[in-house]
Amino acid sequence: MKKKQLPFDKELFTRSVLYNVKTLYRKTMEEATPQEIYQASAYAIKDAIIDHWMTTQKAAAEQDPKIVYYMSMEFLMGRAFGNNLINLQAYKAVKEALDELGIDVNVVEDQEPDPALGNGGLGRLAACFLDSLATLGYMAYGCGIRYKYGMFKQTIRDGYQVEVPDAWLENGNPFELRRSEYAKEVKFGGYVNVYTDDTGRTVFKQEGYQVVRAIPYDLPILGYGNGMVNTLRIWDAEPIQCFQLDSFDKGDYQKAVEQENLASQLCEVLYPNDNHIAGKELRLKQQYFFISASVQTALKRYLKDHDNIKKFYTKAVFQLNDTHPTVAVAELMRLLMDEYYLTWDEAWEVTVKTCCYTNHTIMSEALEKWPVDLFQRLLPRIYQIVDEINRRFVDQIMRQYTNSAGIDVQSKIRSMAILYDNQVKMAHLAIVGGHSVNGVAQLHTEILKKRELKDFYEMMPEKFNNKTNGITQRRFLLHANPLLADWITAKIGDGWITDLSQMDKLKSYADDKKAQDEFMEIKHKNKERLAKYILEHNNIEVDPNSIFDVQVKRLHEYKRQLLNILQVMYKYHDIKSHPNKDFYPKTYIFGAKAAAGYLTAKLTIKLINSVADVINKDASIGGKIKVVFIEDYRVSNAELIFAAADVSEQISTASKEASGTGNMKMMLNGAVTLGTMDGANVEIVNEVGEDNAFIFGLSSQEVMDYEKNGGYNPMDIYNSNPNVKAVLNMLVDGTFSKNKELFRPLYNCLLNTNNSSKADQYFILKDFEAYLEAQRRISEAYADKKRWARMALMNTACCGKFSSDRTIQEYVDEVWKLDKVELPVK
Ligand code: CR6
Repeated sequence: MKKKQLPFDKELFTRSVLYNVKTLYRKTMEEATPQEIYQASAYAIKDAIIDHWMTTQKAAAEQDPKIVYYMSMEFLMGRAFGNNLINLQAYKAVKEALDELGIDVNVVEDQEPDPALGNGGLGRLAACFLDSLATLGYMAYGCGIRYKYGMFKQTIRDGYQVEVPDAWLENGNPFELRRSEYAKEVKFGGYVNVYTDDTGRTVFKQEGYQVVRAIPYDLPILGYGNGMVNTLRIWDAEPIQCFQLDSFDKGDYQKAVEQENLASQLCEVLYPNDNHIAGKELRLKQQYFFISASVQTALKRYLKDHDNIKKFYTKAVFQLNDTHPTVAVAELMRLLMDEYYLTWDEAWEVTVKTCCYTNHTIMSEALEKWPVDLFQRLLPRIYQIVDEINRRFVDQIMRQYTNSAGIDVQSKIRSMAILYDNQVKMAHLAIVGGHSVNGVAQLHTEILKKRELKDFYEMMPEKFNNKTNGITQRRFLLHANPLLADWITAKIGDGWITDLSQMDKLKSYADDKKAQDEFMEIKHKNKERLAKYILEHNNIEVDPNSIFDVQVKRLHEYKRQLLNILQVMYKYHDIKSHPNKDFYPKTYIFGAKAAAGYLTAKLTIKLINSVADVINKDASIGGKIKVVFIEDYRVSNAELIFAAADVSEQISTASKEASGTGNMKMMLNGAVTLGTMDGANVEIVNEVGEDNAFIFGLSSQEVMDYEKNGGYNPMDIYNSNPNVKAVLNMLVDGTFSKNKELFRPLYNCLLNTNNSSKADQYFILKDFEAYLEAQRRISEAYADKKRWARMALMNTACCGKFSSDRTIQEYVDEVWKLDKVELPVK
């Protein structure tokens, strides 16, 4: 049966591009620059989107569905142009239309800046979720910040990372709509004046504050092939004009200047830390800024068509993406009580029933805690509310545990209170102030329940649940890997595009020689495409016949890029000392940004580049190893990389990677996982079978047991394992840098004898042998073409579970309880 296609008028598109080039730039197509053609084409597509957007809003107004507000400091959207075309089912039509105008669609796509309003997995997850929500037909708003500068661009100079600002809005954003009619005010600082009004009600009035205007910009989020268009609403800050200051402040010049400064700083830049909290005052301001504006909007929208504010939660749910948006709990309380006059208990019921929290990490340096004095000074009314939430919660702990045999109430309070040690603990506020707490993979959720959040789990087990992450196959296969997408569709139909579980129909081709050959031929073409990119960007020639072994992700010690590069150093040493030994050629591909202030991470980048320099230039190894560090790893080049990967390196210290999502993207594209039993790797192995993955290293339980006992002594391994010794010595003997001391800090991290409990915190040496062994097994498997083809194909065939469509459906069924919007089928 032929599936329904969204209508798309190709001729209208062409006319519209020509018209836009003319009216925007007073040019003909021949005169227009590629950037201008991109803009003209993007506006033409926006035209088509707007109709669907209006239809969706109309349908929602009629059907009044419950709405999820996905609150997130980060949305790592990646480019919109190609993705919008894919979801409009118009990619091929537009490609043809542009072809006819003599223009290459890829060139046009490359003109778009890569919107990077996020750091890594957490931000990209938010983007995948929005794609799935629209595709499944659920009404959703993404709520975030319109950072003027997103994640920095990375350039590599002399092997070092240099950060360059990402001015993504320089040429404007054709897809966005500025909605100044929905502006909101957000107040900071001052003090709270408490008094009783004429009706006898106690009023809490913030005074002496600074105020900024929050201006929303809407971006369309298209569902695939269903005409649904949701909204990503990101906020910008503007100063309130001086004449608008209330009488209290009239003529206060100083204050006007301060407010202007605040507004101009607020949305300036995304904090470029992944899994790490900088604790800066401006960050807390950003959090409150977008949350206050978003919560006000959600309440307003509800009250437009409903009058009973106490039932708000039946039509709205807030999903807090990590603790960053957690002040939503207190802001919702504030608005319900101070603006809509609910009592504490009424407001609390609504708040708990509205809020849900996703935890994305157990890394302690990522847990948000704000100093009480900062929090109180910046958000005086919010602080009062948090203080009262805490008071009531501590009361509850005491009621529940006093007189319980064997339980120390004080220790419960110490581990669970929201305010403790002069800190506001945001995770605790999120757990107490909502009705759902979820981890992002089975293992992660278990660790939360058994260890990190054990006391909370014991007290309120009903709140805890798991939602294993997922990714959208529309961007990461249909758009990123058109050759494979077409091949799959030819084999099993196109149902997989909106139902990834259908991929398991590919299993019947796993042993089919012809299918295997075709599958590997496509992989080869994608490797050639990446090789071309590498040649252009790195000036390194790599052989598409070599094994493409890929580790692309943020640089973090727990992700252990260092383990990978040490292994490469070892192999290099091995090949040099045994030139005749059989070795299947490998290309090690890295891509990673380090937070600007993370010195160990930055030095690891320098090491990778230094190793690459030496190895790639060493003719004596006959090109058996190449090492490539891809500059400025981001969504757009990730798409090329995933499609070309043979081996997917997922080698975090077990227990540390909450889920990982790059692992899923590579699996989808037929790469085989080389990994530890961590995060979602556990579930990947479960789906694909142990024979189709390469697993090594300590288990999470072993790691946690070592940690409990103060770590282990890497010196024992150094002294007893000649491989380890040889490699570590290469770090400090000048093999990879003239300055022998350059990499000493990395050497010290691994062996530091001054402070042995901190030595090799991430168990790199402990896992080293097992990792080498796994690498050996990979070379062996790859040499057997048939075996490898089967494994690669099985990975694609078994990836069904890892669609974000599945994740979102679980959130909907188990947590959000949304209703589908029915759209008029054209
Ligand atoms: N850094 C986890 O580390 C997970 C994503 C999305 C992370 C990663 O394992 O896949 O979230 N955590 O759930 C945080 O950002 C705090 C990440 O991206």
